[in-house]
Amino acid sequence: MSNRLNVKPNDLRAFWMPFTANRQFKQAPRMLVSAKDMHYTSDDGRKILDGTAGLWCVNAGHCRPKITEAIQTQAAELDYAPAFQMGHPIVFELANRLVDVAPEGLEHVFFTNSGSESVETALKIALAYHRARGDGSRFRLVGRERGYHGVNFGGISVGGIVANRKMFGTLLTGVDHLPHTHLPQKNAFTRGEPEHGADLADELERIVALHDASTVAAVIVEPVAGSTGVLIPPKGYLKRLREICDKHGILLIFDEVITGFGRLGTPFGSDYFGIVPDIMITAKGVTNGVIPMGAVFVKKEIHDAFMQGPEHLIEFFHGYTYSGNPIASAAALATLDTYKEEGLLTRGAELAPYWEDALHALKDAPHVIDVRNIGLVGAIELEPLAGQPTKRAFSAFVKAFEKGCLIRTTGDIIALSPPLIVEKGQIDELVDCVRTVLGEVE
Ligand code: PXG
Repeated sequence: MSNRLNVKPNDLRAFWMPFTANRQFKQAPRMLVSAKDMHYTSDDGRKILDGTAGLWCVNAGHCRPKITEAIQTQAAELDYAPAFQMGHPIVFELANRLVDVAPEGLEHVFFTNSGSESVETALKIALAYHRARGDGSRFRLVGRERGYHGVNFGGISVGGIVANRKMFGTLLTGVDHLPHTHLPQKNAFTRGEPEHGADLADELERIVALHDASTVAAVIVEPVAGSTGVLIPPKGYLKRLREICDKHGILLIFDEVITGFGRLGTPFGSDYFGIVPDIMITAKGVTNGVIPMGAVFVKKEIHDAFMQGPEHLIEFFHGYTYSGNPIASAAALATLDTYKEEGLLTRGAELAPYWEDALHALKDAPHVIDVRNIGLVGAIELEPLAGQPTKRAFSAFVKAFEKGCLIRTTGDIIALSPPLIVEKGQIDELVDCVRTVLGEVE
């Protein structure tokens, strides 16, 4: 039990909270003081069912003993080691273990500290790869409307969430966007992959025709767009993107920060859809969200293209002080052990039918205009309150927290993604809570 229970910080002003309505929060704070398995405890001693795995990251549930112990032991044994021109054994072991669970062909791993850094790393690898092969005219990057690729400049440039972009000037140049795949008129209330919209991938042909393939370096998409409100790719869409990329020598990057590590009931989204990207971006679940870490997986050919020139020279001028940090590496190894022992990378597949039925039972709840699901992810889209977009969903979030459930909202969409240890009864509890709050919000 936390010794922070009922201890109120006397001043909330100094901390400028990320992606938060700061003034609203500071008037009525929602404080979490401890966590175990499927639950948080709030500072007033209430148990809160975690319907979002923290921020889509605590895939094995909270405060899992192996991970906690690994961090404690590692902190006492080797706290930090330089990552540039030096190494420590566990990060090499971790890279091998990650390659073992990754889709076939992704054989090398570059470590970062977050999803955002993984995105920047992947984009830089893509550009530098073409150049290393003497194909440096490939400088264009293609993202997608409504895509979320973190908050750094490369990521917001290829990303397509307007609020995350509009304040920040010119961004990267040479970026185009595919259309998003949200077609509510045709696909509302689809269970799993929607029928309509695979042809939206053909827009890539139009972009390529406009600029010429010889200028296009990479296409980056989330296999399932998470942050924007769970947009599931139409049947055949990702396969089509893969084919067009192959035809034109363009690298395909999957941003699996959310879909990685079991979220869809397969180890990675790539496994779910049977499409292997050239570069795969991960973070969050790699350490169960406990210690910041990201991992970018690349195909052997991409890595090998860098391994040329005099051997004493650095091959890729990129990296972070904390790339492969020993404590993060130890946390990640213990996380992989926990996933393996409990079958968590595929447990979502067993629960997915139950999850699907439970969510779609909300079809008739007040304000609901769409329900979508895949693996252990779901979204309930609400009719916005007239003239006040986002307000209805935000009220639902606040009320759900008061009733003991953590849900996540983006725009007027409720997104759910519980830890992969969730039990059926807890799925019912979560869905009942959403139904109740939808009955209460304006
Ligand atoms: N790519 C994707 C696909 C993500 O979902 C990032 C990159 C950036 O990761 P970092 O570690 O830099 O935050 C993300 C992060 C939400 C939510 O509620 C989603 C994210 C982060 C916080 C909240 O949808 N995704």
